[in-house]
Amino acid sequence: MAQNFKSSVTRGGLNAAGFHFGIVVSQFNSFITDRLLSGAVDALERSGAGEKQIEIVRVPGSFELPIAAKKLAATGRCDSIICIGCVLRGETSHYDHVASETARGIQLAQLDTGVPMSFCVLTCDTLEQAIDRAGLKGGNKGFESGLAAVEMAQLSSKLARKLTSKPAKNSGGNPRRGKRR
Ligand code: INI
Repeated sequence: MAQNFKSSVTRGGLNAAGFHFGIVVSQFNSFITDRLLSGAVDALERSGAGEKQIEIVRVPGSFELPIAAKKLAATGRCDSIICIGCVLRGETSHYDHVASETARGIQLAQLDTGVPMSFCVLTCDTLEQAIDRAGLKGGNKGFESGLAAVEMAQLSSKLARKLTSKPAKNSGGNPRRGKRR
């Protein structure tokens, strides 16, 4: 029966001890992004991170988040980076370009650098929707991203340790291979 299987499960916890966090935050729509930033810092501090473990970088708009996050990751200082922005739909297609390129850029940046990056970019049709997600009815997405950043810092570190300390899979050879039939 399935519940009898003892599978190996690796996951990150919510303990920020020993980790360094970067937060890249867009100044565009700062009324929202400042609240997301407070939520993210709150989550990091509640997970045990002190002031010296948190470094904040400010960029003009969400579109600039990926390049700044990538450069911050390249310093080698951060175990996890939170990218904060807020893109609000306007009358033209500008919104779509900024929103999609920001998401794509952040994903590329984390895959290229190997440093986990939490996506805390609100993409909303109205200011009201954004306010709801920056500390009102919808909670605070910054706080959620902060928790994700801690979890991913720990998970990455565990996976990196597994990679270096464990012998490669099948290093003892495949018992079936080479068997005389
Ligand atoms: N940047 C945002 O973060 N949110 C927006 O809603 C937004 N809109 O709608 O224009 C926005 N534009 C600026 C953009 O991110 C760049 O800073 C700008 O294009 C310069 O590269």
